[in-house]
Amino acid sequence: MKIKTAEFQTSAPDLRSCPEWAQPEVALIGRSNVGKSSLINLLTERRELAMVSDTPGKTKLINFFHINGSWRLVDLPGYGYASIGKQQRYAFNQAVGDFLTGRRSLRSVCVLIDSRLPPQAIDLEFLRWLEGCKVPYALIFTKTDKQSAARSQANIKTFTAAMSEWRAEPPVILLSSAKTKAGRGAILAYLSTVVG
Ligand SMILES: Nc1nc2c(ncn2[C@@H]2O[C@H](COP(=O)(O)OP(=O)(O)O)[C@@H](O)[C@H]2O)c(=O)[nH]1
Ligand SMILES: [Mg+2]
Repeated sequence: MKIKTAEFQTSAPDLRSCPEWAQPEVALIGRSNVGKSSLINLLTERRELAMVSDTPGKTKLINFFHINGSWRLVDLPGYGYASIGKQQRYAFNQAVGDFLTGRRSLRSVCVLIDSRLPPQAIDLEFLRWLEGCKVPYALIFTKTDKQSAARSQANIKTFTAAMSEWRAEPPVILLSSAKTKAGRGAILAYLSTVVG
């Protein structure tokens, strides 16, 4: 797939406020700092697009980007913000949870995982919950340029081994480096299979 056009469309605080669209959507989610904005830039080759999602106030919103006029990339608020107070954190998770369980146009969720780290409990907990949503998902291991390919593969192997506790087959696994652009083609190929 070639990305010819990529435009920010709108933001919504919760599922009820999200516009109903007939076109397919793919959501991106991950912990803060995992490289979500960098991935949006890498895929779309438009630096200013990810800046929209990083605008203060928008990081807690569901942000929609219209791609090639035919599908939407949905930037979801990250999970696991420990600094947010109890009440806020609940609301925050609720909007994401409602979207992932109730959004009809959602075709796939891309969950970003830091390829440098051993399996993190928060990522595993989120994925275990996501499994119950019935929406297909893929894992994108980010920042692969930061260590050897062998180290990334070892971390991915440990991660999928941990997932085997609740899932027989590993999900689609993709790798990315915003620095070297490695993985861009494979991620776009995956996206074209889900929105095509
Ligand atoms: N070397 C390297 N750094 C990355 C990569 N992706 C993100 N970063 C860096 O990690 C930090 C967080 O990235 P960002 O995209 O803002 O993460 P977000 O909070 O998930 O949106 C920034 O300093 C990025 O430059 C990558 O693939 N390789
Ligand atoms: Mg960001």
